[in-house]
Amino acid sequence: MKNFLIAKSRRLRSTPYTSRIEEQGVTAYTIYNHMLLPAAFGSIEESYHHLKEHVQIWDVAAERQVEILGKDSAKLVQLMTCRDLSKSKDGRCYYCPIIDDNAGLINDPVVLRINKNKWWISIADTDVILFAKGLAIGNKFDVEITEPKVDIMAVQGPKSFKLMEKVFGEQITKLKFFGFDYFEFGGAKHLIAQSGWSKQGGYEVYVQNTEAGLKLYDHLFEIGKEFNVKPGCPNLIERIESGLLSHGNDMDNGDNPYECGFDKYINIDSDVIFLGKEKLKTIKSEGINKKLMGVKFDIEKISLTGSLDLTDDQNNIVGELRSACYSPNFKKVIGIAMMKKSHWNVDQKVKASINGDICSGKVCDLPFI
Ligand code: THG
Repeated sequence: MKNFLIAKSRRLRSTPYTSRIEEQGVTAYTIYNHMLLPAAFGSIEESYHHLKEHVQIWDVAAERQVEILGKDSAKLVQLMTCRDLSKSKDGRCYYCPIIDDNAGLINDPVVLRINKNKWWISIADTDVILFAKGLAIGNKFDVEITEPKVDIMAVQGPKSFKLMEKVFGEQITKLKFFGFDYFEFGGAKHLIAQSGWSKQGGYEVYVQNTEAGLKLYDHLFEIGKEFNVKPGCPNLIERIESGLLSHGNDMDNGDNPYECGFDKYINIDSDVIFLGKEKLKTIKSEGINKKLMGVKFDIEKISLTGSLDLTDDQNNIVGELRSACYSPNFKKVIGIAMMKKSHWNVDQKVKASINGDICSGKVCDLPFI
C-alpha cells in the first residue's frame, strides 16, 4: 500500500477535537467507527517513550458509545456478551467480548453500567449498534438504542494522576481501576473513568457537553506544562508490548474468545442467557486449534499492511502474524500472531518473509510485559 490521501465526505466523521489536534501536529489518522482516530504525532517511538514517562491527551472520540436504555436493557446487554454481568454494579466498567451465535467475535468493548436501565457499550471498530438493534427487534425487547453524542478524551501516562488531581482535586485519585464517577469542570459534569487503551495508567473523560469538554482539553494543556503534557494517541508499540488486543487487527469474526485468550471473560457455567453459549460449551469440550500468542524476531524493522504467514521449515503455514512493531524494550521486532496448535508452544521456532528476507522468530506468551 502506498501513502495516499483519503477523500473527505459526510461519512468520514471528524471529532470536536480535530481542529485542535491538527494545530498540535497530528501526522496520521486511521478510520475507526467511521470517524477519524489519530494514529501518530510524528515519531511513534518518541511518543512511546513520552507516554511511558509523562502524560498525553488523546482524542479517542472514535471509541463510540452504543447507549442501551430501558426496562430490558440489562437483558439485551447480557444477551450480547459471554461475560456474566448479573453481579455488575453501577459506576463500573467491564471489558466484555461480544460474540454471535457461532461464538465468533463481533467486538470487544468496555461496557459501562450507568444504572440497571442505562448502559453504554464503548465499542471497537464494528457496527455494534446494528447488531443490538437486530437482537432487540427480534426479541421484542423494550429498549431504546442510540449513539449518543459522547466524545472520549483520554489522559494517559504515569503523570496523568497528578495532572487530573490538579484539575479535579484529590477525589479523582480515589477512583478504582475501571470505576467511574462524575466530576465538574467548565460548568458541566463529566463522566470520568480510570481506564484507557494503554498500560501506563490514566483516565477517560466521556465528554457529553462539548463546550465544557473543549475548555477542559485546553486547560489540561495549559496547566500540564509542569508534567510535560503532549498530544498523543493509542500507541502501536506500547499497546503491543502491553498485550492490549485490537479488534479487526489481532482478532475478528473468524475467531472465538477462547482463541483470543479471553477465558476470564467467559462464563458458560453461570445461568445467564447469552448468544453463542451452547457453541462455547462445545468449543470448550472439544478444545481449540489456534490461539493468539506473542512472536519475537531478531530484526529491527517491520511495517505490516495486512497479515503475514508464519511457516515451518517445510514452508507449511503454521500461523498468521496480525500486528507487529519494533520494540525498544526488547530491541527486536515483536508481534501478535494467531498460531496453529502444532506451533503455539512457547519457544517454538517459526519463519516469515520480512523486508525481503526470510527471518526466524520465536513464539512467546502474551502480554510481553
Ligand atoms: N476505552 C474505551 N472504549 C474502548 C477502548 C478503550 N473501545 C474500543 C477498544 N478500546 C476496546 N478494547 C479494549 C481492550 C482492552 C481494554 C479496554 C478496551 C483494557 N483491558 C485491560 C487489560 O487487558 O488489562 C483491563 C481489562 C479487565 O477489566 O480485566 O483496558 O480503551 N472507553
